[in-house]
Amino acid sequence: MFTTTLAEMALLAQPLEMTQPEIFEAVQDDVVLNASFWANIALAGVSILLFVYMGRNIDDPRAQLIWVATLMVPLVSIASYTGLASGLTISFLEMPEGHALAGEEVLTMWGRYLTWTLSTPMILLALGLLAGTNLTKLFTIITADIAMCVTGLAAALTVSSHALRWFWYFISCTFFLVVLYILLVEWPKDAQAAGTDEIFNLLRNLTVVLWLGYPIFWALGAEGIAVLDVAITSWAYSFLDIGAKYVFAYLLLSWVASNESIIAQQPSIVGTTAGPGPETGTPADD
Ligand code: RET
Repeated sequence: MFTTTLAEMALLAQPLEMTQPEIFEAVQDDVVLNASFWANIALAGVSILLFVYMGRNIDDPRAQLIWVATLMVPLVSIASYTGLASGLTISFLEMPEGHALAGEEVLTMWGRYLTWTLSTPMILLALGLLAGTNLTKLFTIITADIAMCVTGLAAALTVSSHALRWFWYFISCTFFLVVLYILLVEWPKDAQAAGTDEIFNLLRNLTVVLWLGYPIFWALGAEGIAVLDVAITSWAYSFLDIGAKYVFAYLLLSWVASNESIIAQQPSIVGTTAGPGPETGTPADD
Protein backbone atom coordinates (compact mmCIF):
# COMPACT_ATOMS: atom_id res chain seq x y z
CA MET A 1 0.00 0.00 0.00
CA PHE A 2 2.89 2.24 0.93
CA THR A 3 4.48 1.63 -2.51
CA THR A 4 1.24 2.49 -4.26
CA THR A 5 1.08 5.78 -2.41
CA LEU A 6 4.66 6.59 -3.43
CA ALA A 7 3.93 5.68 -7.03
CA GLU A 8 0.86 7.90 -6.99
CA MET A 9 2.87 10.73 -5.53
CA ALA A 10 5.53 10.37 -8.21
CA LEU A 11 2.83 10.50 -10.87
CA LEU A 12 1.35 13.65 -9.35
CA ALA A 13 4.76 15.30 -9.10
CA GLN A 14 5.68 14.62 -12.71
CA PRO A 15 4.01 17.56 -14.47
CA LEU A 16 5.92 19.95 -12.15
CA GLU A 17 9.33 18.57 -13.02
CA MET A 18 10.93 20.29 -15.96
CA THR A 19 14.10 19.04 -17.55
CA GLN A 20 17.12 21.29 -17.85
CA PRO A 21 16.69 21.75 -21.65
CA GLU A 22 13.06 22.79 -21.00
CA ILE A 23 14.14 25.34 -18.39
CA PHE A 24 16.85 26.59 -20.76
CA GLU A 25 14.20 27.03 -23.47
CA ALA A 26 11.90 28.90 -21.06
CA VAL A 27 14.77 31.27 -20.20
CA GLN A 28 15.57 31.82 -23.88
CA ASP A 29 11.92 32.57 -24.64
CA ASP A 30 11.93 35.33 -22.02
CA VAL A 31 14.19 37.84 -23.81
CA VAL A 32 14.17 40.36 -20.93
CA LEU A 33 15.14 37.71 -18.38
CA ASN A 34 17.82 36.22 -20.59
CA ALA A 35 19.31 39.70 -21.24
CA SER A 36 19.60 40.27 -17.48
CA PHE A 37 21.91 37.23 -17.34
CA TRP A 38 24.02 37.92 -20.43
CA ALA A 39 24.57 41.60 -19.57
CA ASN A 40 26.24 40.44 -16.35
CA ILE A 41 28.26 37.70 -18.03
CA ALA A 42 29.69 40.33 -20.41
CA LEU A 43 30.37 42.83 -17.60
CA ALA A 44 31.99 40.18 -15.41
CA GLY A 45 34.28 39.18 -18.31
CA VAL A 46 35.38 42.78 -18.93
CA SER A 47 35.87 43.33 -15.17
CA ILE A 48 38.10 40.26 -14.80
CA LEU A 49 40.45 41.52 -17.54
CA LEU A 50 40.42 45.08 -16.19
CA PHE A 51 41.06 44.03 -12.58
CA VAL A 52 43.93 41.72 -13.54
CA TYR A 53 45.49 44.67 -15.37
CA MET A 54 44.86 47.11 -12.50
CA GLY A 55 46.50 44.85 -9.93
CA ARG A 56 49.57 43.92 -11.98
CA ASN A 57 52.01 46.09 -9.95
CA ILE A 58 50.65 45.51 -6.44
CA ASP A 59 53.51 44.06 -4.32
CA ASP A 60 52.45 44.25 -0.69
CA PRO A 61 50.94 40.89 0.43
CA ARG A 62 48.03 42.52 2.27
CA ALA A 63 47.17 44.75 -0.69
CA GLN A 64 47.51 41.65 -2.90
CA LEU A 65 44.99 39.84 -0.69
CA ILE A 66 42.50 42.69 -1.21
CA TRP A 67 43.17 42.44 -4.93
CA VAL A 68 42.67 38.65 -5.05
CA ALA A 69 39.45 38.87 -2.99
CA THR A 70 38.16 41.62 -5.29
CA LEU A 71 39.08 39.66 -8.39
CA MET A 72 37.15 36.66 -7.09
CA VAL A 73 33.93 38.70 -7.20
CA PRO A 74 33.57 38.86 -11.03
CA LEU A 75 35.00 35.32 -11.30
CA VAL A 76 32.21 33.97 -9.10
CA SER A 77 29.75 36.21 -10.93
CA ILE A 78 30.55 34.83 -14.38
CA ALA A 79 30.01 31.31 -13.03
CA SER A 80 26.79 32.36 -11.29
CA TYR A 81 25.24 33.94 -14.36
CA THR A 82 26.37 31.09 -16.62
CA GLY A 83 24.52 28.75 -14.27
CA LEU A 84 21.38 30.84 -14.62
CA ALA A 85 21.62 31.37 -18.39
CA SER A 86 22.05 27.62 -18.95
CA GLY A 87 19.07 26.76 -16.77
CA LEU A 88 21.30 24.69 -14.48
CA THR A 89 20.60 26.73 -11.33
CA ILE A 90 16.95 27.60 -12.01
CA SER A 91 13.90 25.60 -10.96
CA PHE A 92 10.18 25.98 -11.38
CA LEU A 93 8.61 25.56 -7.94
CA GLU A 94 4.94 25.26 -7.04
CA MET A 95 4.15 27.94 -4.47
CA PRO A 96 2.35 26.80 -1.29
CA GLU A 97 -1.11 27.83 -0.15
CA GLY A 98 -1.22 31.41 1.12
CA HIS A 99 1.30 32.65 -1.45
CA ALA A 100 0.05 35.22 -4.01
CA LEU A 101 0.84 32.70 -6.78
CA ALA A 102 -0.32 29.61 -4.83
CA GLY A 103 -0.46 26.48 -6.96
CA GLU A 104 1.45 28.15 -9.82
CA GLU A 105 4.92 27.16 -10.91
CA VAL A 106 7.24 30.06 -10.23
CA LEU A 107 10.69 30.41 -11.79
CA THR A 108 13.21 30.46 -8.92
CA MET A 109 16.76 31.62 -9.56
CA TRP A 110 18.20 29.71 -6.58
CA GLY A 111 21.69 29.75 -8.11
CA ARG A 112 21.90 33.43 -7.22
CA TYR A 113 21.59 32.75 -3.49
CA LEU A 114 24.02 29.86 -3.73
CA THR A 115 26.75 31.89 -5.43
CA TRP A 116 26.23 34.87 -3.11
CA THR A 117 27.63 32.60 -0.39
CA LEU A 118 30.93 32.81 -2.28
CA SER A 119 30.90 36.34 -3.70
CA THR A 120 29.64 38.34 -0.70
CA PRO A 121 32.31 37.03 1.72
CA MET A 122 34.94 38.18 -0.83
CA ILE A 123 33.44 41.68 -0.85
CA LEU A 124 33.45 41.76 2.96
CA LEU A 125 36.98 40.35 3.21
CA ALA A 126 38.25 43.10 0.90
CA LEU A 127 36.36 45.79 2.85
CA GLY A 128 37.53 44.46 6.22
CA LEU A 129 41.17 44.39 5.10
CA LEU A 130 40.79 47.95 3.84
CA ALA A 131 39.40 48.98 7.25
CA GLY A 132 42.34 47.24 8.98
CA THR A 133 39.98 45.22 11.14
CA ASN A 134 40.81 42.20 13.30
CA LEU A 135 40.20 38.49 12.79
CA THR A 136 37.29 38.35 15.26
CA LYS A 137 35.21 40.93 13.38
CA LEU A 138 36.15 39.44 10.01
CA PHE A 139 35.09 35.97 11.14
CA THR A 140 31.84 37.29 12.63
CA ILE A 141 30.76 39.27 9.58
CA ILE A 142 31.69 36.52 7.12
CA THR A 143 29.91 33.73 8.99
CA ALA A 144 26.82 35.93 9.48
CA ASP A 145 26.91 36.80 5.78
CA ILE A 146 27.17 33.15 4.67
CA ALA A 147 24.33 32.28 7.06
CA MET A 148 22.27 35.12 5.54
CA CYS A 149 22.74 33.70 2.03
CA VAL A 150 22.09 30.07 2.99
CA THR A 151 18.91 30.92 4.92
CA GLY A 152 17.85 33.16 2.01
CA LEU A 153 18.31 30.11 -0.23
CA ALA A 154 16.14 28.12 2.19
CA ALA A 155 13.44 30.83 2.02
CA ALA A 156 13.39 30.58 -1.77
CA LEU A 157 13.34 26.77 -1.88
CA THR A 158 10.76 26.07 0.84
CA VAL A 159 7.48 25.08 -0.81
CA SER A 160 5.89 23.12 2.04
CA SER A 161 4.64 26.14 3.95
CA HIS A 162 4.12 29.81 3.13
CA ALA A 163 4.70 30.85 6.76
CA LEU A 164 8.00 28.97 6.87
CA ARG A 165 9.20 30.73 3.71
CA TRP A 166 8.80 34.01 5.57
CA PHE A 167 10.32 32.57 8.74
CA TRP A 168 13.48 31.71 6.79
CA TYR A 169 13.40 35.24 5.35
CA PHE A 170 13.21 36.65 8.88
CA ILE A 171 16.18 34.50 10.01
CA SER A 172 18.16 35.69 7.00
CA CYS A 173 17.33 39.33 7.85
CA THR A 174 18.58 38.77 11.40
CA PHE A 175 21.96 37.64 10.07
CA PHE A 176 21.91 40.64 7.74
CA LEU A 177 21.56 42.91 10.80
CA VAL A 178 24.84 41.51 12.17
CA VAL A 179 26.51 42.33 8.85
CA LEU A 180 25.07 45.86 8.92
CA TYR A 181 26.14 46.40 12.53
CA ILE A 182 29.78 45.61 11.77
CA LEU A 183 29.72 47.66 8.58
CA LEU A 184 28.08 50.68 10.19
CA VAL A 185 29.41 50.66 13.75
CA GLU A 186 32.60 48.62 14.08
CA TRP A 187 34.53 49.04 10.87
CA PRO A 188 34.26 52.84 10.57
CA LYS A 189 36.24 53.09 13.86
CA ASP A 190 38.86 50.63 12.59
CA ALA A 191 39.12 52.45 9.26
CA GLN A 192 39.66 55.75 11.02
CA ALA A 193 42.50 54.26 13.06
CA ALA A 194 44.00 52.78 9.88
CA GLY A 195 43.74 56.07 7.96
CA THR A 196 41.54 54.54 5.26
CA ASP A 197 38.28 56.09 6.46
CA GLU A 198 37.58 58.24 3.38
CA ILE A 199 37.59 55.42 0.84
CA PHE A 200 36.12 52.99 3.39
CA ASN A 201 33.14 55.26 4.09
CA LEU A 202 32.44 55.69 0.38
CA LEU A 203 32.52 51.93 -0.26
CA ARG A 204 30.60 51.19 2.93
CA ASN A 205 27.80 53.59 1.87
CA LEU A 206 27.65 52.05 -1.59
CA THR A 207 27.54 48.56 -0.05
CA VAL A 208 24.90 49.29 2.60
CA VAL A 209 22.53 51.10 0.21
CA LEU A 210 22.78 48.48 -2.55
CA TRP A 211 22.69 45.43 -0.25
CA LEU A 212 19.46 46.72 1.31
CA GLY A 213 17.93 46.46 -2.15
CA TYR A 214 18.29 42.65 -2.27
CA PRO A 215 15.86 41.73 0.56
CA ILE A 216 13.48 44.45 -0.68
CA PHE A 217 13.34 43.00 -4.21
CA TRP A 218 13.12 39.46 -2.82
CA ALA A 219 10.05 40.49 -0.81
CA LEU A 220 8.44 42.31 -3.76
CA GLY A 221 9.31 39.66 -6.37
CA ALA A 222 7.59 36.42 -7.35
CA GLU A 223 9.20 34.61 -4.42
CA GLY A 224 7.73 37.10 -1.94
CA ILE A 225 4.45 39.01 -2.33
CA ALA A 226 4.69 38.83 -6.14
CA VAL A 227 4.00 42.45 -7.10
CA LEU A 228 6.98 42.34 -9.47
CA ASP A 229 7.37 39.69 -12.15
CA VAL A 230 10.36 37.40 -12.47
CA ALA A 231 12.10 39.29 -15.30
CA ILE A 232 11.82 42.67 -13.50
CA THR A 233 13.14 41.13 -10.28
CA SER A 234 16.00 39.55 -12.17
CA TRP A 235 16.94 42.91 -13.72
CA ALA A 236 16.71 44.54 -10.30
CA TYR A 237 19.22 42.00 -8.94
CA SER A 238 21.40 42.42 -12.03
CA PHE A 239 21.48 46.23 -11.60
CA LEU A 240 22.24 45.91 -7.89
CA ASP A 241 25.02 43.45 -8.79
CA ILE A 242 26.57 45.94 -11.21
CA GLY A 243 26.93 48.53 -8.43
CA ALA A 244 27.66 46.17 -5.53
CA LYS A 245 30.26 44.17 -7.45
CA TYR A 246 31.84 45.84 -10.47
CA VAL A 247 31.59 49.52 -9.46
CA PHE A 248 32.57 48.62 -5.89
CA ALA A 249 35.53 46.51 -7.04
CA TYR A 250 36.72 49.14 -9.52
CA LEU A 251 36.71 51.93 -6.89
CA LEU A 252 38.45 49.72 -4.34
CA LEU A 253 41.15 48.47 -6.70
CA SER A 254 41.98 51.89 -8.11
CA TRP A 255 42.43 53.19 -4.54
CA VAL A 256 44.52 50.20 -3.44
CA ALA A 257 46.74 50.39 -6.54
CA SER A 258 47.67 53.99 -5.78
CA ASN A 259 47.74 53.80 -1.94
CA GLU A 260 49.51 50.51 -1.39
CA SER A 261 51.82 51.95 1.29
CA ILE A 262 48.87 52.82 3.57
CA ILE A 263 47.64 49.22 3.43
CA ALA A 264 51.19 47.89 3.95
CA GLN A 265 51.48 49.79 7.27
CA GLN A 266 48.49 48.05 8.85
CA PRO A 267 49.13 45.52 11.63
CA SER A 268 48.84 41.79 10.98
CA ILE A 269 45.31 40.44 10.56
CA VAL A 270 46.16 37.35 12.61
CA GLY A 271 45.22 38.64 16.03
CA THR A 272 42.21 39.80 17.94
CA THR A 273 42.99 43.48 18.26
CA ALA A 274 42.34 46.16 15.66
CA GLY A 275 44.90 48.56 17.07
CA PRO A 276 48.70 48.29 16.93
CA GLY A 277 50.08 45.17 18.63
CA PRO A 278 52.98 45.00 21.10
CA GLU A 279 55.38 44.23 18.25
CA THR A 280 54.93 47.79 16.95
CA GLY A 281 56.66 49.15 19.99
CA THR A 282 53.83 51.56 20.88
CA PRO A 283 54.91 53.39 24.05
CA ALA A 284 52.88 52.67 27.18
CA ASP A 285 50.68 55.40 28.66
CA ASP A 286 52.51 55.69 31.98
C1 RET B 1 17.90 37.69 0.69
C2 RET B 1 16.51 37.19 1.09
C3 RET B 1 16.37 36.92 2.50
C4 RET B 1 16.66 38.13 3.37
C5 RET B 1 17.92 38.83 2.96
C6 RET B 1 18.49 38.67 1.72
C7 RET B 1 19.73 39.45 1.46
C8 RET B 1 20.55 39.36 0.44
C9 RET B 1 21.72 40.19 0.18
C10 RET B 1 22.43 39.88 -0.93
C11 RET B 1 23.59 40.53 -1.42
C12 RET B 1 24.13 40.07 -2.55
C13 RET B 1 25.28 40.57 -3.22
C14 RET B 1 25.74 39.80 -4.24
C15 RET B 1 26.91 40.05 -4.97
O1 RET B 1 27.43 39.16 -5.59
C16 RET B 1 18.82 36.47 0.56
C17 RET B 1 17.69 38.35 -0.66
C18 RET B 1 18.49 39.77 3.99
C19 RET B 1 22.08 41.31 1.07
C20 RET B 1 25.93 41.83 -2.82
